Amino acid sequence: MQASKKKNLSEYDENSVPLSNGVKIGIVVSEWNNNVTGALLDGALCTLKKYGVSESDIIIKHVPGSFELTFGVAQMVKKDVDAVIAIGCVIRGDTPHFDYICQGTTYGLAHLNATQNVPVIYGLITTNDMQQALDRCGGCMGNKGDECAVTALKMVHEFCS
Ligand code: DLZ
Repeated sequence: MQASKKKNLSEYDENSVPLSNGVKIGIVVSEWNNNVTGALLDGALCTLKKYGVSESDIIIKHVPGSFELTFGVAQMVKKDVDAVIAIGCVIRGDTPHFDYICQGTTYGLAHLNATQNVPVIYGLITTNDMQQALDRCGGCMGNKGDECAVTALKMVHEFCS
């Protein structure tokens, strides 16, 4: 995979994604900026279903803000799921609050990813403004929800099946 400033989050090699009938996925979604997180969720669901994951094998839980994603994912990994996708959107404000939420959430999710038996997929968008977020949830940069779904299925196929 090549790094590119302009990478479209919805573009991937379709042949590289495993058919995933029977795979169980947990999704934890933050309600803050729900116009963005709802679109990320829609993208993830659409891509999961495209590769054979059935709706009845997807558990969705909501948390109030991105900072609660760590707790939500910690609970979700105890359920019968093969991977967990964490979805949130933090937009920079006038204070350092943004940095604390982003760092705390990222460390929390990374810790769970490293210590639990279930892969945790990082679907946290961190942007300077709303437009950058909209660009990444189905706009000109694609949809990070698609990318998360593809990543989850690849991780399950490689390590959990
Ligand atoms: C408080 C807060 C602020 C200012 N901004 C965001 C944001 O942009 N995105 C987000 O997901 N959550 C935000 N929150 C809420 C925190 O994540 C958290 O829910 C609260 O601090 C309560 O723990």
